Amino acid sequence: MDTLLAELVAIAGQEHVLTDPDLVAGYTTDWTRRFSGAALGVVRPSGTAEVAAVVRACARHGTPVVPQGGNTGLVGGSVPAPSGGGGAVVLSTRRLRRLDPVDTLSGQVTAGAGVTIAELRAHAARAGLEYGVDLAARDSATVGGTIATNAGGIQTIRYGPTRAQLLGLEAVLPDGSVISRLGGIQADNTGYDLTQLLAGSEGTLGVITAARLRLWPAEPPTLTVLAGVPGIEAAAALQAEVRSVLPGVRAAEYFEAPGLALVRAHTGLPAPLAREHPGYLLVDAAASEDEAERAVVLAPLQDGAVAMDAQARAGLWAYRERHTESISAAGIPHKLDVALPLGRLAAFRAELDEVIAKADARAIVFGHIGAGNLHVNVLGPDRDDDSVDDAVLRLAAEHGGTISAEHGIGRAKAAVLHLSRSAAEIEAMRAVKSAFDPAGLLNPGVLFPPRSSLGGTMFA
Ligand code: FAD
Ligand code: 2HG
Ligand code: ZN
Repeated sequence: MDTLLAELVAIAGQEHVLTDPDLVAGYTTDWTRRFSGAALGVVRPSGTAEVAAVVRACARHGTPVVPQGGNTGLVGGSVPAPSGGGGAVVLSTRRLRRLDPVDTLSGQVTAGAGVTIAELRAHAARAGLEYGVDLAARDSATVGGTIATNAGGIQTIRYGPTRAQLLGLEAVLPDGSVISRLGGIQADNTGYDLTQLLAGSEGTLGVITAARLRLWPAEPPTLTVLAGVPGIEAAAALQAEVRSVLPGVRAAEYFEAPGLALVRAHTGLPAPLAREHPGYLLVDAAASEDEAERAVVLAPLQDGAVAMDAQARAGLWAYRERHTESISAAGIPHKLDVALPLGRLAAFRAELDEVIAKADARAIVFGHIGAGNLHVNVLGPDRDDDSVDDAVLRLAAEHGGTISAEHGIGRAKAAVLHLSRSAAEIEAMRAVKSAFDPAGLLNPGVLFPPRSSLGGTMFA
């Protein structure tokens, strides 16, 4: 192993190979603190050639590689496994900082894997354009990480998830070879779409080093509405009504009284509305003045707040965006990220209360309701007790939902992938994995269930 570390030093430089436990610790525990593992070291290559050399060296030594971007992932995929991970190398992409000038002719840009989403969005905005993905982790989450997880976020209903922004990418495959499609040609019908195959592959098929991304005409939101609602059914109905009268709705988000209470306790923010409500719907729209006026007078808005300027809008968004940090301040949550047909949200939500009560736990429910995506954060059960996770995910599957809407499978849900994917699909995915990575060295333990857990019931 010392030989491998010496080879990594020769590739990336002493300063960029970390073995000091204090320095390595930040790369081996995930954002939630629920998942952590052990690593031989962390290597931080500065470009594609160095990434390829690192991957080749690790392959020669039979050493697993865990690709990592901003380490904001919420399913344990960005850190090594807790056991048997002592031999893994964490490959941090944060130094892959290429950011080309925006190509205004095509409305595209090429960005390195380590560029953050906030940096990419600011770069696009300076050219009068917008990057379609935005999320509360924008200051740390990277281009590479968001592609690898196919991140969604707060604008998915307007622009689609990350894969919808992706026109091509450059990546290092497990044998160290490099594939590169950064030309930005939209009309390209030449066989398997390897770019889209790597989107959502969670670091199991290749290390993404750069991407060619679509940008959109800038369409700054002019209006944010926060409305109190009696529950999730009313929130789903209200967001549909708003979207039917306002053409430019960019976000439709939901949270509930228990989450709001945690946010207020953690941040010291005042109550957002005159009265308390069981649920809240937050809508962002790029609306003309006429349309905005129509939205403001929407009948169901009996208790709501409307913000038009950037500061007031950010004030309303804080109640939604600060949920994740506020929940983490209250404990180590079990994070479950499901999506359901909008018509099943209310039934799922009602049965969820029963499941959570049986587990003697507490659930904070919020999410991107416009996309049917709910984040169920469970506080109470031990970190290693998966029983409540299984029960909630099973419930989502029984209601025709998916066990991962946007965060991915990671290590957290690998054993229950069969709830959303058939045995035939999992076998086909395994065949792809072994064609790319026959030795299984790229992010082992992520995405795929152990063979023994196959054969469960698939509800979808
Ligand atoms: P990491 O956490 O470092 O890695 C995530 C996965 O991608 C791992 O499996 C890793 O191995 C792999 N990976 C990383 N970089 C590469 C690469 N270059 N090549 C190959 N594989 C790679 N997610 C959403 O979808 N929507 C949200 O709204 C959202 N909001 C969030 C808000 C907060 C406050 C936090 C903490 C997280 C949020 N997330 C959200 C989750 C997280 O930000 C996303 O999953 C994001 O895509 C992770 O990016 P990252 O750079 O941090 O990747
Ligand atoms: C969000 O929508 C993120 O805020 C994080 O996806 C969700 O903390 C979570 O569970
Ligand atoms: Zn989310």
